[in-house]
Amino acid sequence: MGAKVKAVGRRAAPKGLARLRTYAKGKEILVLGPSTAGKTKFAQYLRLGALDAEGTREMTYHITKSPTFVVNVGPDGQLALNVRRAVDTPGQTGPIQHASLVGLRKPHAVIILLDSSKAARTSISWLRLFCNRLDTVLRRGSYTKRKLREVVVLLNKRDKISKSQFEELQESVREELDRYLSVALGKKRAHAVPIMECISIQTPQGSALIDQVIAHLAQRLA
Ligand SMILES: Nc1nc2c(ncn2[C@@H]2O[C@H](COP(=O)(O)OP(=O)(O)OP(=O)(O)O)[C@@H](O)[C@H]2O)c(=O)[nH]1
Ligand SMILES: [Mg+2]
Repeated sequence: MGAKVKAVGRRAAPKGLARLRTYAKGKEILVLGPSTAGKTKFAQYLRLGALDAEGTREMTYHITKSPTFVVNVGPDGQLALNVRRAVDTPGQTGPIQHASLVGLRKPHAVIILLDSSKAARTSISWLRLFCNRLDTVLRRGSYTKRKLREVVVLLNKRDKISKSQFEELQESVREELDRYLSVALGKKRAHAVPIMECISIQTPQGSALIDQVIAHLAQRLA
């Protein structure tokens, strides 16, 4: 056995009473981001643990809620990510609507996916509009803010960019979060929002990056 143990493993969809229990303690994860960023691929992997091949694209037209499920994380699967529902959204509705959705749904976690292979200014302008609106949503909604445990930004399609491109984009995203979320979340919390690399389809790199994201979520939502 090598030293590296696969971080994320088994998915389960509990039935009957077990499902109710998982539902009760489970968390709502809201998946947001521009069109074609990879939201649906990410949400699918989260629930099913299998990556799609590249190019199979189906535009999402409606908000899509998953059933309740559990992902067992860690070397022996001892950490459980209980998901009440993962909510996939259509990117075409835009950043303002996505931020408003946080106020409407009051999720425990928000995952923002950006397509890192697109021109940085495209992603940044989406993010700026989103954060600007989210600032209002969180300042008006103290319950929404209290319930929101974790916000993560994923720079998806990491397979399409170099390390230096990734770092450059990460820095620009950090600036936006610092600038636009420091009031609503507090300086420290805004600055602590993770900006993680992610690959949500089959590539030679495998599932290591997306597994890291899921392990992070499991820790933060435990
Ligand atoms: N190279 C690469 N392609 C990806 C990755 N993630 C998703 N894709 C591709 O990007 C396209 C869009 O993925 P989706 O998951 O459908 O994107 P979406 O954000 O749900 O898009 P909308 O539903 O329109 O908002 C698909 O063709 C995927 O194969 C990735 O990490 N790397
Ligand atoms: Mg989609």
